Amino acid sequence: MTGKATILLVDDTRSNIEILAACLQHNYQLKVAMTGIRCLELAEKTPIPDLILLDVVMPDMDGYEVCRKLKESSVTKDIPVIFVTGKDSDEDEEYGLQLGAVDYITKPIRPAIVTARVGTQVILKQQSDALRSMALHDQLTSLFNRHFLIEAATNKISRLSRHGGKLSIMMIDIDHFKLVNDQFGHQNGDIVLQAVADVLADCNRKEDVVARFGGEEFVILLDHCSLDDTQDKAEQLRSKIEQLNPGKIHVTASFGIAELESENEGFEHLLARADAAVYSAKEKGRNCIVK
Ligand code: GH3
Ligand code: MG
Ligand code: MG
Ligand code: MG
Repeated sequence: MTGKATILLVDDTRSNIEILAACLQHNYQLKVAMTGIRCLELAEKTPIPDLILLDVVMPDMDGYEVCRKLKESSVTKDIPVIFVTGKDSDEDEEYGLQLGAVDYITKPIRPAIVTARVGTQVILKQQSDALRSMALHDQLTSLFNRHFLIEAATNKISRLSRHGGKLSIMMIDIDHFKLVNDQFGHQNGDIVLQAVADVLADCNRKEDVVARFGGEEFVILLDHCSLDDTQDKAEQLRSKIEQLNPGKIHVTASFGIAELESENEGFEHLLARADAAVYSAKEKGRNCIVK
């Protein structure tokens, strides 16, 4: 993570917010909510908080209910929650922890204790974010990896089956890449892979997923994109790659594109069609697009 971690403070009493802010404002970026509903709104807005300090007794929705709702949503379920509350019985504490809170701090607020416990949870959150990011990205190119691609595609297809819409896929395979390695060495091969990956990453919309699928194969998932639009985009990319000349190495790629036929098609089948199209592009002489 770059910059300060973001902490959402939730309490219906202004003086409590002020005490918490005084402990934390130097080291963290703070967001403040004075109701449970407002907490749920702010928890989903970027920057998504790295930690939530949550009061229990609040008039509109109590902290336990807020925590339950946070844990139900895919956007907020991984945000750690620390209860900060006057409810100091063992039963309350046990209940809060069972709801998934990572810690339970009782009032009156002791600034040094809050600061120390918050520090521990922020470090744990940063470590778990870093691990997740590593698990989903390709190290050489920083693109998403195959694992993330399959997860994202499965989610997109299931959303499509509920709301409708289009989904297209582009598979890109570098031409004669084995020869690049043989002629210029594996390290220069890696430089070519990074340069091609940068072109693919730069040319895409935020909602698209660009992934390194295997050695010299890439896949782009294009949300709400027809096959014709995908073809136009593939043509732009094909031309950019051809003009790249990374390290004075001439490089081209073959493209296979396909559009999801129906929500029932399944990602594996869509992928297989794109793969077959890449194969045809190679047969046709490479550096071209087949649908
Ligand atoms: P085609 O045009 O038919 O796709 O031929 P190709 O040579 O690109 O295809 P092939 O599948 O025969 O070779 C792919 C090569 O990609 C072989 C492998 O050594 C190389 N490769 C795979 N991963 C990496 C990598 O991470 N770095 C480098 N430098 N090379 C890699
Ligand atoms: Mg309260
Ligand atoms: Mg290949
Ligand atoms: Mg190849």
